[in-house]
Amino acid sequence: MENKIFKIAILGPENAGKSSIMNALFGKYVSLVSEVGGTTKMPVKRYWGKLKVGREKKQPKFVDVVFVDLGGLYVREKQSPIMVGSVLEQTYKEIDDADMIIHVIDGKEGLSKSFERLHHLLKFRYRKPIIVVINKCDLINGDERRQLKNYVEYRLNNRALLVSALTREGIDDLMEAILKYIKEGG
Ligand SMILES: Nc1nc2c(ncn2[C@@H]2O[C@H](COP(=O)(O)OP(=O)(O)OP(=O)(O)O)[C@@H](O)[C@H]2O)c(=O)[nH]1
Ligand SMILES: [Mg+2]
Repeated sequence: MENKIFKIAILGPENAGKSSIMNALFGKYVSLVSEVGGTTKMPVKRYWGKLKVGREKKQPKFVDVVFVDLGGLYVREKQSPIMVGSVLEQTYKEIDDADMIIHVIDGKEGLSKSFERLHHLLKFRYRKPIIVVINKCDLINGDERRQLKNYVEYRLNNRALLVSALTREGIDDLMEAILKYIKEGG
């Protein structure tokens, strides 16, 4: 019996901590991290594991969960992607193929208009389920966290999770949200 593959693409701006989140979810170093923007170029695809889905007991169904870490698409308010050629093509293909998107926002930079537009396009035109995370929350205080979370949730009309790939705050909640969605037959 062949299992369905469930692909999760991690997207967001350059340097937001997408690869760091991927590593935190795997609990090991699977994707290159550096302080320089533009580190991830070609999509980095890694097999996470097998998961039982649905409530069927006699003939349980399984999916193979795969994460895909993408390079940063836009820088700040720029509307055209920073990637070019085959890297851009591959990145678009992975977004198109994804069964779920993790939209990473840099907690220090906030949400840009380019990503707000992309979020709505992916949600409404392409019908992608999206989990929003605000990363680097270790760098912002309680008030800033609340303000940014409220703003993001209002603009994207979606729940946002505050996480830190560095301290692992919120990473278990993110994993739980992902698994819950897949298990319930997403
Ligand atoms: N303080 C803090 N720094 C973080 C966090 N997550 C990532 N960083 C740092 O941010 C920088 C970029 O992290 P990456 O994971 O490479 O970011 P990326 O989004 O994959 O970057 P590109 O592949 O270049 O688009 C590195 O210096 C990380 O150590 C976090 O939660 N808190
Ligand atoms: Mg990266």
